[in-house]
Amino acid sequence: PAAHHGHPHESARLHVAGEATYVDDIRELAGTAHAALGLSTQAHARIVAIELDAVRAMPGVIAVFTAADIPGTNDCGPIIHDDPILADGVVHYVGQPLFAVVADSHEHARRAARRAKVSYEPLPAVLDPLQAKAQNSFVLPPMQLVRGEPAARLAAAPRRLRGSWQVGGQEQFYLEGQISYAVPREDGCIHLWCSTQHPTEMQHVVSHALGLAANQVVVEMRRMGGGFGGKESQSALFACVAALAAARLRRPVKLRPDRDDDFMITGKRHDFHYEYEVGFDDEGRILAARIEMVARAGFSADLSGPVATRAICHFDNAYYLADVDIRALCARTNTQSNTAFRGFGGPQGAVAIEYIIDSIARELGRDALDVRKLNFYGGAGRDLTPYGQRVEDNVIHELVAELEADSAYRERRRAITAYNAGSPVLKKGLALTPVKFGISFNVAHYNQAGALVHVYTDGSVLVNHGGTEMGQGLNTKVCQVVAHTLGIALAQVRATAADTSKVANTSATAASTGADLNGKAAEDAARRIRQRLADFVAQRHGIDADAVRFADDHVHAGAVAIPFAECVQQAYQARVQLWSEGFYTTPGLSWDRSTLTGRPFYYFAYGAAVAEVLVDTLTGEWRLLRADLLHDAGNSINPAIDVGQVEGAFIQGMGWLTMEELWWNKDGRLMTHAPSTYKIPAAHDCPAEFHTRLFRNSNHEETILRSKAVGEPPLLLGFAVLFALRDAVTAVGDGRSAPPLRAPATPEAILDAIDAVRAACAHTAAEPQP
Ligand code: MTE
Ligand code: LUZ
Ligand code: MOS
Repeated sequence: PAAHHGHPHESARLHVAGEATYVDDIRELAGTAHAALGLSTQAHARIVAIELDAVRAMPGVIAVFTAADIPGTNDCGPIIHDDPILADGVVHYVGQPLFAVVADSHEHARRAARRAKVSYEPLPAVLDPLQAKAQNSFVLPPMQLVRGEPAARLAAAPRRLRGSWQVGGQEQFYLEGQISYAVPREDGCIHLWCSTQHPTEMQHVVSHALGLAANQVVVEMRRMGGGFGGKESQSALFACVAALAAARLRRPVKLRPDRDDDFMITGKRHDFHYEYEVGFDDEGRILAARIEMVARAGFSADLSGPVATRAICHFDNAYYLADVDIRALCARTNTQSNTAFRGFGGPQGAVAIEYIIDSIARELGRDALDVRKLNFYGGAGRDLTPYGQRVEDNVIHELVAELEADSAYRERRRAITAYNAGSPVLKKGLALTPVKFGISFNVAHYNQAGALVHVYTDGSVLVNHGGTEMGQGLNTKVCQVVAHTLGIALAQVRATAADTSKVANTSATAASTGADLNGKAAEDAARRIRQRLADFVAQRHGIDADAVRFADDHVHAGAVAIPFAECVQQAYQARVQLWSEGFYTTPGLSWDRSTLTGRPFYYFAYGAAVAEVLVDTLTGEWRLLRADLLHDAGNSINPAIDVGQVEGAFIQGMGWLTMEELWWNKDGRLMTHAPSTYKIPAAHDCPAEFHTRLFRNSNHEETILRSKAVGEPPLLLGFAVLFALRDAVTAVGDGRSAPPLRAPATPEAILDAIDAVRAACAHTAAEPQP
């Protein structure tokens, strides 16, 4: 079958053979020049003078461009236009691009870029989000969602906990870095190959920067070597600089920053700082909660607004919170402008409630799983989210029960308790954490997509849609949908590069909606063609068009089965249109930006994970011994690809919370800007025992083939590893005090938490007995 089957990724053979073409693999046109960027060395300063003569004198240099050379607007920001392409007058962070040098080779351009002499007049820099908050320095107004009477309910609660906590940011670390290749075409037009999740946005920013109409800019994107959100908005700067140079020099220009520059220039996942207070009863049922989340936005707004909104709308995770007060602040700091990263603020919102629930359980001496279950959505009057959307598709109870049994959670809990009692140095920890994740862009109008399907006269099919392929298997799924709709083999269908001249006004491939939106648009296009073929066949055979069926590479008209290719040929001869466009918008969405209420999500995806870790309490080092993942992909279009998404997202989430540490020095210079200093999980970090399954489910909404989006939600499964580590650390003490384990839980953070547990125990032991 074409659909609901684990077909290999459409490019799998090309990937492993090294034949898949990325932007840097496109054969360069004669005369191609190469650009490099000169970066700010100051976190916040006025530019007094930029001396570029030494740059121009370097071998191979063709030209140097600054902000003054931009004919249109010097801006490449999405939504709010506060992102200069090249710094103009003031620099806002170490790494901000000041100028571009174009040379005859990549190496020459890079060497020349270092020869600039820039004099600065330093301005006060804010490097810490909490300092920004203290100074009331935000990139956007504060957001707040209040339901019920949280203050009164907190005051009345029999038990209360309050505290502060933090999680770090995360570099997207796409294996293929940012890159753009711009070629001038006749009449001032530009053709741009850009590694981007958002070709239409690149078309817009390039046309604005160059003062062109949108119809003069074509953006093409065959595939990315990963995006992970980092190429949703922030491919823009590279697109604009390459296009600017190409337009000015009237020759092809490629801009491919090396990894260190990519790290220094681009934004990452927002680190979050929390202040919370929660009221609960003796069993651990949450009665009221208050949280303030401070996100490091960086120097500009970028996507911080919708990121903060998604954080607010995921603070509940899988839990019913009756009376809540959720605030989010987007702190302006003199660091890279933080941006989309898989989960888009959702993980930062949900991990906070998980930390709070874990703390409640430890305070009460209960197994954290029992406290989690107690607070799940479900039961009378417990299905309304704080933002007013009803949870109508809740499967968290069944899903968690299934995982609890399959992973032998209770037996292993007992075994671990026994192990820890006899093991003073090595400690084990176990945790089960749930996920509920809202699907749809939380900006309603982004939820639309288009597609173009061509059926050629030999019966082969070409699909073009508004989504981009970044390794997630979107093209494979869209081809499966088209093959399924036309009743033909998957091998008959091919997807082409995303191209703004084929499908117009596309949304970013983001918010996990790629297959939901573009799959539906492609299905719409394929259905239109199918209808025309059915009408044609029905007329020929004197039957009703509804009776014509498309299956097994044949068109079935009563007892007659016409091979699809033959039917297409006949239809062509009869002058039937064999190609079609398709369009889709997600139904039923609403959102009130002033009250933060409505129905922002079409549906929810669910999942849960169990992690077991072993911690060396002398060094803080640890291993993930075993992971059990159960994830809801609805009626999966491609279970093989979806299992890959679930495993990859889990490991990426684990990396965020346990290994990946961004560190800026006191001057605001990011010191972890290469794999030598920034550690992402590798093959060796995958657990020896790794069980991943898809939960048997179907989408209760009418999504594409009743599947569910799977790209981002399973990143939250990585929470289980952090809380398993906290569990192991707790075992160092009396098991009751909740250690303040910060994330990323690096060995240093784990040792700090162990010290805190020991100190708390010593304090308790020293207290005089009543
Ligand atoms: N998987 C791979 N291999 N590479 C990626 O860059 N990006 C993730 C996810 N899975 C990504 C990935 C992110 S951030 C999103 S939003 C979705 O894929 C986007 O694709 P989809 O909407 O088609 O799932
Ligand atoms: N909203 C969202 C967005 O939920 N996910 C996204 O990726 C996004 N991107 C831009 C604007 N809103
Ligand atoms: Mo994904 S963060 O929505 O690109």
